[in-house]
Amino acid sequence: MAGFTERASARIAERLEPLARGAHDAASDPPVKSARTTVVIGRLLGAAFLICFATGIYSHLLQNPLPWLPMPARPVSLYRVTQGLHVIAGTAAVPLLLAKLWSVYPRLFAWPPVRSVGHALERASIAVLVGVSLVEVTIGLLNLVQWYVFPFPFRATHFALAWVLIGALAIHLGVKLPVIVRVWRRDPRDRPDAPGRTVTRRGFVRTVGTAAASAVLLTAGQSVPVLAPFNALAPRRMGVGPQGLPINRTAAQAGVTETAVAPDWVLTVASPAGSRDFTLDELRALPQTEAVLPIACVEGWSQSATWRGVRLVDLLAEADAGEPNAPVGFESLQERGAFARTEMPPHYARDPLTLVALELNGGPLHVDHGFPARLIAPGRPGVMQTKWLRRIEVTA
Ligand SMILES: Nc1nc2c(c(=O)[nH]1)N[C@H]1C(S)=C(S)[C@@H](COP(=O)(O)O)O[C@H]1N2
Ligand SMILES: [Mo]
Repeated sequence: MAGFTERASARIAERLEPLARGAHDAASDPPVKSARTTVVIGRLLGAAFLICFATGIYSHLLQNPLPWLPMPARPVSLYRVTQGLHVIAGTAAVPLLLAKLWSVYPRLFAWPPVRSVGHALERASIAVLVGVSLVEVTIGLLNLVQWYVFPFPFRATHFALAWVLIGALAIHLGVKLPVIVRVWRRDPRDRPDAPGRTVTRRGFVRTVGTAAASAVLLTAGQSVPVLAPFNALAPRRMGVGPQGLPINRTAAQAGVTETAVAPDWVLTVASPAGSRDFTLDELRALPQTEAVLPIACVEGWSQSATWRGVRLVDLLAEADAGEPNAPVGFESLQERGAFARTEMPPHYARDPLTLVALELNGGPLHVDHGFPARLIAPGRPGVMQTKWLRRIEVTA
């Protein structure tokens, strides 16, 4: 019996030893943790963060427009592309960030923690950078999977932290410039892969690259049509939903199931010239325009669709409201929530592709897509494509 246990444990040890050695090498192998590894991954991570930052600012400016900076309405899918990129780059940043932290973590706990004033500042900037990066990608991911668990407003927080992150990143790049330059110049002090290592530097970088590419491949299909078949992880599927289009918030979730189908529904168009109510039949009797425009959700899913309805400019003319010169307000039947009322800068309101849509993909709007009437305009985030319209207000 004793012989058996001994033999068994010897065999187990024999099996485990290389695995343990591999894990140990993977965690402490100098070639893997070379400055080169850190710089190569850092380059990719930095690129991902810059894409997120630029596209994030763009999204912010669309949602909080500056009167003196009109945002483009063409190409109609521009926001679809920028926000798709935002979410794709943010998704790729998750494995890159983890790998980058792993490639430097012994140094995060270096002793003594502070060697000089300069060193203290450097470490403080790294602490901010690491902390903010982790929070940014985590709340972004939670938002993508629609798990709104955090007790603070997502958008304001994500936006404010983005500036902190970019500032800390700039300081970090400045401090690390000598190492970065050395690596770019291929200084031989960064040792090449030693023979016989379990995890080589190249292997590690390849693994991390594969992880980042897989994360992108398994989610990007929510906005990139050719990748749609590979979308295993993103919550919305292209083509899946009433009338072949995903739903962001249903009529039931918005509390409008009754008001949306009420027979006495009218759309009120108010302007300094007065106010006019349109029944659904009256809207249907006005000249109808067709437009192929995407819904491009801030949460990263997007899809193009064929809409039909009344041009906003035509409707405003019919109501004697004239051409708008100030932001136009849109009110939904929905009573609560951030999307119950939206505003549209005047140049979008005058755009010939901006519609009060009554139909989607060849049939009357499904109630979850905004029946009886919804807004659809080119180049704008999905959140501003107000469903279940009740009132349009022109102030000037
Ligand atoms: N009244 C109202 N309109 C709304 C919303 C909402 O919650 N309430 N969601 C918006 C969001 S976030 C998106 S992405 C689009 C999605 O449109 P769909 O559900 O018809 O695909 O509708 C927008 N319009
Ligand atoms: Mo959205």
